[in-house]
Parts: sequence; structure tokens; C-alpha cells
Amino acid sequence: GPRTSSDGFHLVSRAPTTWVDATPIKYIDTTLHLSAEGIAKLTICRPEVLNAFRPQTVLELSESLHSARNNTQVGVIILTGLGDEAFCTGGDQRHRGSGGYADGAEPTPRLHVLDLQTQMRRCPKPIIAMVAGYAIGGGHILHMIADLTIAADNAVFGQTGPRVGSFDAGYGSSRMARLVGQKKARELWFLCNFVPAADALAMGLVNAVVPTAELELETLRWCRRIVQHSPTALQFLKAALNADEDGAAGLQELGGAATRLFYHSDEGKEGAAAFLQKREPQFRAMPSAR
Ligand code: S0N
Repeated sequence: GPRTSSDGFHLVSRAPTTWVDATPIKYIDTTLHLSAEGIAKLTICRPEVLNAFRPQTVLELSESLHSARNNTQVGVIILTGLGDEAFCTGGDQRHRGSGGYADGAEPTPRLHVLDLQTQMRRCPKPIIAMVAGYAIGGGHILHMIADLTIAADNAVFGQTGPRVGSFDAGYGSSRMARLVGQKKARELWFLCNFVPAADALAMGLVNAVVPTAELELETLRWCRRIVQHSPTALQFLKAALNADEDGAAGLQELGGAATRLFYHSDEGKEGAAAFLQKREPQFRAMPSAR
């Protein structure tokens, strides 16, 4: 008969984890949870607007992502929305004015979420979008930028830009075309039709679809698998896969990761040591791969 799977993924636990609430006291729109298993979870908590984001929401997500990145115990980051109705429905249209989004705390309106997109893309740790319900507009783009997406069977994906007088001509366009191809990307943007979970899976827009009640358990299984793996290998793979799309910025990311590794080598250390000791570096005496 056919060989059974030998990658061992079926053996990885789908048990619940114990979340510790690490949300800073000042947060009002989002939460941050940590698990001792090396997992961070960022949750948008605005179910009354289907988890649409306002500037405050984006600011909090950005701070949490920064803190999860800096936390050496964290190996993988989940981004999600509170409840089963929505992952995120994009920019809160009540906060949209001329020139962007504002909630009174900013000198001038702008598109805060673009900074978050870049930060997610540059985060050296894998980010998993855990999507139940709507992933629409700017929320759909956040899921596309996440490294992986696990969807509940009630998930719905799509853009509304042309319907509400908006568009994302950055990652929201280029990333989508890479994921689903130019024809489908143009269909999603031009027609603003929504895609149900099963179709999203067939299009390559998501990695897996599971019953809504099992969404977090299955996502945890993927997280547990990832945290078993070499963080440096994962960082380089993310940077390499980004570099193919991100031009000079992508090369900077990949190159920076390489430089960081080089600093650990005898040859790298010799340069700094020689400078500080005011002597000529002895690079040729160092073991090297050449
Ligand atoms: C998701 C939809 C289709 C769900 O419809 P449904 O099931 O009928 O529910 P509703 O009754 O419509 O929603 C329940 C309550 O939630 C509120 N709500 C939902 N989405 C938003 C939102 N985005 N902003 C504010 N409120 C929202 C509803 O109003 C309702 O509240 P009540 O009961 O009080 O009336 C449907 O809700 C829908 O179509 N939502 C709007 C989706 C949308 O258009 N999102 C914005 C799209 N644009 C972006 O996200 C751009 C993001 C961005 O920042 C950006 C990035 C790059 C470049 C440009 C931009 C840019 O903004 O221009």
C-alpha cells in the first residue's frame, strides 16, 4: 500500500496552550498573549466594527509586534481578531478623512497600516494569520502579508477598495498577484467579489482550512512545529522569499541577516578586535569556507 506520511506532522499536538495575558495596561483596541511554548498572539479586539482598525489599533499592533520580535522566548507570532465573525475588515471608515486615517492623537491623518505591513514583512520570525470570518480590505492585506494563513471554514476574503474609494497599490497589489496570479488579482480588486475559504485554499491564498471550532488548535499545531525548527534557518528563508519580491529592500534584509551571522565568525570578530587593539587584522589566518 502507499507509504504513510513520515514527516511527523500528524504527531504534533493540537492541544490548547496556556496563554498569559501580556497586554500593556494602556491598550484599548488589542491584546497580547504569550505562551511558554514560544508563541505570541496579537488580537484585534473591536468586534463591534468587525475588527476594523483605527490608528490606535495599528499603533498597538506595531508595539506588540516589536515586543514579540525582541522576546527571545518567542519563535512564532499569531495575528488574529477577536471572535468568529471577523479577522479584520480593514481601515475603520469612521476614522477616514482627507489624507488618511486619524483619531485625534495625530498631527495629520495618514495610512498608519502601511508601516505595520512593512514591519510584519521585515519581522524575522514567522507570522501566522489566524482567520475566522471576514478578512476584508486592509484586513485582507494583513493576512496576505503574514507568512502563513490558517482559515476557519467560515472565512471570507476580499477587497472593497474600488467600492469605498480606496486602493492599496503597494503590497496589497503586488503580494496578491504573486499569491493568486495576475488575472485573479485583477478580478479580486476590480470586481470586489468575496472569496469563501474553500476557494481561497484552491487559489493559494491560504495554507489550510479547518472547522471554525478547531481554528486555534490547528494554528497551535503549526506553531508548535515551527518552534521546533532552527530560528536562523527560518529567518533566512523568510528573508530569501521576501528578497525575490522586495527588490533592494529585500536584499537589505537578506544581507543584514548574513552580516549578523558573519559577526559570529572568527573572521568577523578579528576585524573588530584588530580595530580596537589598534593593530592590523589577521584575516588570512582565520579559518574560512573559501
Ligand atoms: C465586511 C462587510 C462586508 C460585512 O458585512 P455585514 O456582514 O453585513 O456586516 P455589517 O453590518 O456591514 O458590519 C457590522 C458592523 O461593523 C461595522 N464595520 C464593518 N467594517 C467596518 C469598517 N471597515 N469600518 C467601520 N465600520 C465597519 C459596520 O458598519 C457595522 O456597524 P453598525 O452595525 O454600527 O452599522 C461590511 O461590513 C463591509 O463592507 N465593511 C467595510 C469594509 C471596508 O470597506 N473596509 C475598508 C477598506 N479599505 C481599507 O481597508 C484600506 C486600508 C488602508 O488603510 C489603506 C491601505 C493602503 C492604501 C490605502 C488605504 C486606505 O485606507 O485608503
